Amino acid sequence: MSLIQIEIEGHVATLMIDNPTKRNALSEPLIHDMIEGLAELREKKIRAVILRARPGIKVWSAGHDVGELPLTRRDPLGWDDPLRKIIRELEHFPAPVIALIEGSVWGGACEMVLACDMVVAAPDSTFAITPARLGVPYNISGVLNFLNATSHLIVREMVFTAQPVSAVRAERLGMINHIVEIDELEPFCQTIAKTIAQNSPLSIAVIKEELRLLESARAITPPTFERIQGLRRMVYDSEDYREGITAFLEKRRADFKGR
Ligand code: YXS
Repeated sequence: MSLIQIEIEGHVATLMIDNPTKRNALSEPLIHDMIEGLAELREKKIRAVILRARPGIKVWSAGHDVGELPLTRRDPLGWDDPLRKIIRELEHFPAPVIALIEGSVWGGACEMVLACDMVVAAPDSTFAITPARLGVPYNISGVLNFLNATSHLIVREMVFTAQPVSAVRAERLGMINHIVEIDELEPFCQTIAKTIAQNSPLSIAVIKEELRLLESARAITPPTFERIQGLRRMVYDSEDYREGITAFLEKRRADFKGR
């Protein structure tokens, strides 16, 4: 059974992630279905996509499926990790993707939402960047996605505290586009999507790609990249990394020792 639902109306599609029992954790099966769904929408030359969860949901997505994180000796966020794949799919999708947010957004799902082209959220929704909560050494393009979404001071606060930020604060910081009352969310996003769909899809596609290329244009030398990978390996090979994941799976607070 698919973990997503797709509705198409003219040039606009709605892709709903739908695995509420696992709090829409970004598991490999869910991401597989999302990628297949986006391929179908690309085939149909859809001009705007609304990415949402079930109406009324309390947890939009709990982030990476912690049960799928390797316990050690392997990069948990490598190129072929499902989370990295879906983020690239959204960034490369030729039409704008509008994230319609209700409820709480956690960890890798927060990056996925911020990798969309627009974010429209209900007033009581929240956004949390959680690697430090689990002991995960986030990957460099993911950190860059956060830096492209807000100031380095806010990224540091969100990463180091791993505490949720309200939609009200996120909008004030320019991290999200609009806050809309819950019963207006769907029509508001539909109006934006339909407005986009009336414009030139070719122009939009090329400017979206230009923006992606410019946002990711950072000079980093091979030794610098290798040094970062070495630092990250020390973390995902650490006792703390194992403790973070194990504690989550055992439903207890992690006891990090700094080793
Ligand atoms: O015990 P059952 O089988 O019913 O399953 C529970 C949870 O284990 C499961 N679940 C998850 N499973 C895998 N990965 C997850 N991220 C995840 N989150 C939840 O869903 C069932 C219901 O969860 P429960 O009882 O906690 O629900 P709740 O409504 O009381 O609380 C909802 C949350 C979202 C506040 C809570 O589930 C939670 O704090 N989840 C983890 C949020 C988080 O830290 N996500 C980051 C994941 S790691 C990630 O995204 C990146 C790698 S990183 O860390 O680097 O950012």
